[in-house]
Amino acid sequence: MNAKSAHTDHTTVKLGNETVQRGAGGETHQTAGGDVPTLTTQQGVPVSDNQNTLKAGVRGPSLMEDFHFREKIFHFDHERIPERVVHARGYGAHGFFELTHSLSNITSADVLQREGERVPAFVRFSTVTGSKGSTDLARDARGFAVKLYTKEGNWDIVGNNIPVFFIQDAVKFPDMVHAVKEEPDRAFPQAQSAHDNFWDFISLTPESMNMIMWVMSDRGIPRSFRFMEGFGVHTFRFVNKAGQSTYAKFHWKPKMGLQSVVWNEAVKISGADPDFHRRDLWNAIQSGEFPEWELGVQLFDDEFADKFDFDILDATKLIPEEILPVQPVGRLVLDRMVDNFFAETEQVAFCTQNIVPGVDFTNDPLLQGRNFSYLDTQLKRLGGPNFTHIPINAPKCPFHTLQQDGHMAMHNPKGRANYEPNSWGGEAGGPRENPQKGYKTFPSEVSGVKERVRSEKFADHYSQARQFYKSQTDVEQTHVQMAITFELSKVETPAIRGRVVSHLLNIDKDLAKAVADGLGLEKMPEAAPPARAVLDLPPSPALSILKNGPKSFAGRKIGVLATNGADGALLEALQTTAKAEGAEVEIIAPQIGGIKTADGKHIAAAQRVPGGPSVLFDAVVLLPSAEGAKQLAQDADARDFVTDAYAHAKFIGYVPAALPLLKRTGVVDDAVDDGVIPLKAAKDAEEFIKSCRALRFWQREAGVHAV
Ligand code: HDD
Repeated sequence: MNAKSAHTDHTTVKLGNETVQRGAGGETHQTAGGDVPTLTTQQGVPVSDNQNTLKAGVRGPSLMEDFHFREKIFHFDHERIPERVVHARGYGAHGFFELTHSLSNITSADVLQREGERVPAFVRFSTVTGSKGSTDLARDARGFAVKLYTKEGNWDIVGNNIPVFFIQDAVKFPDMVHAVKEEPDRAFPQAQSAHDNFWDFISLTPESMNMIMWVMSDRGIPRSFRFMEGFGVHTFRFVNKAGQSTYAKFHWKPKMGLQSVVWNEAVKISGADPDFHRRDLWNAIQSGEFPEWELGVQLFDDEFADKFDFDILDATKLIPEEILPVQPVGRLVLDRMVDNFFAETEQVAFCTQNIVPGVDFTNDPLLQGRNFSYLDTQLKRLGGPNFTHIPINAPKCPFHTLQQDGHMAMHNPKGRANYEPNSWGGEAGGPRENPQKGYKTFPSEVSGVKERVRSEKFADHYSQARQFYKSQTDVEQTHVQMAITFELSKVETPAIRGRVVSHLLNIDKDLAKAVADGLGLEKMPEAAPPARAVLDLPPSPALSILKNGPKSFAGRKIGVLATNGADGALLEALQTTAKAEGAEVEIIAPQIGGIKTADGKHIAAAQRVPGGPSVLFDAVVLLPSAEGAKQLAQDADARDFVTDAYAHAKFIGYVPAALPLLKRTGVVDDAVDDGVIPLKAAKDAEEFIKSCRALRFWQREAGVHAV
């Protein structure tokens, strides 16, 4: 019910413990909470009543004359802009890049000269396939787009969390994206590659096989943006002051190490908290745990490139770190959330064409195509050519162009000279080109016949896919098998399933067999004829997440399922030890009001049992009283908490009082293992957290999936 009666001009409304007076007029007015600004229209006219339209009579028609109403609705009607055609769902944060190892002998890029110097940065992480409102936990590649506001202009490294791509030539991008997004007649599935169109396209595009291995691996379901790598994907070029060129590939390595979730967990997180990754980044930054990545580069020259088996211009290939180590350059730290999501994260416009002096492109045909696409898409998305005037996109160094006008022009050049050459001289003549400082393209030679072709050196589609698969641990290989089997089981057309398996046969026979068995294929298809013989490349341990675990529980979260009468000393010990490790503890209780421990302390809860499933945590502790455990054993949500933690190979700590709950779920009786850890006293907290450093008790996993 509206608080205002037809007869009063001003209204007093109670909002929480604040009494707000509406319509007091003036620039600010008093509330119990202090001075607040007066609401105005866009023209700055104070608004007296934001609750009622202007009417002719108390029950009469609304009047067109109501400029406040018309302006308000007009603006609301235009709030939406087109979402990004890919990478629509994303989350960004501000931070800085600090140079730790100068590359002054390799590049003249100003940002890579002086060790210890920082420049502001903005990073947007994203999923690729889903719409803006889709879940964070889709199986998908993740965008990792970095904007560095350098002293010589903005440098955008628009990468992914996977170092290779689905296609080699940008002309295939619309086909690839159409195929993976929802099917056009039925408009589903949302944010999923598990459907016919995607796998149809993939099965007809063998160059995608390397990326398929990556995206079907655990890399496709990261635990958090903070725990994933980023890659520039393409080979770029650095150019130094002497004009010499060096090829460069960019790597962002997370300080907290890599971590992913398992698929069943991802499915459940999508329901329990579709904003899981957003919330994680927000919470980390707001609590001062600033995520950090090391920027590393792989540097090489033409001689190396010519000897390498693949073409360094082919974005479906990588250079193994074991062959060419990644050398550290600097650190990227995210330390500030945006003030406003739309103004910054939604309106940020990354363009691969945004490079700075000392950096250049190569002839990678994917990169060349991207350089057109990103500028073009911003015009559509942000409504005009002046999107660089939006603060998040504007350079933070001085800039002077002769460009003017267009929609929403915020800063046209001052003065009379808006062209050059001109004879006005001095400052009045405006900015001029500068051959010493200005951007110079590397003078690489170009010649050739004009034709639509793909280089022969791009033709090996399986060797690196095989290398990736062979480099994974058994657990990770099993996950790839399960992922492909899951996806193909959602494909309705049997011929497409078979065609995918025919490619897998070129990658690894056991992988193909596992998928064929999982699908129940009646007959193993013939292997797809490879355009080039498949090479048996040596495994690259750097490609495995599990071989490179962080050996620390920092940045992770323990969910403690507790009830009234819980052991307070143990809880406190868990909290203190976790804090010392850099980890967090969250209490899940039967009531959100919290619990009273056996020693009479009130402890607040973060979640009620149905809202705090164990999929939201990296490890769990069962800390009920004997009475509490009996009640929890009767509760399906509490039982799911335990069985899911067990099935997802998490470390489970438990007090002896929790046994009725463990028994009811089958854990303990049939399935105890070293990952289910009794906590008898406060001193056991330390050992438990130490065990959690392994992140998962993977030995359990094989026994969990019978089918
Ligand atoms: Fe792209 C967005 C990454 C190939 C065309 N792309 C976009 C974003 C990322 C990437 C991270 C989101 C940027 C943001 O947060 O705003 N894209 C990649 C990578 C690729 C790649 C790593 C391969 C190496 N992209 C690619 C091709 C084309 C595009 C080949 C077109 C020929 N990408 C776009 C786009 C988007 C985009 C349509 C959509 C929204 C935007 O640009 O700003 O232009």
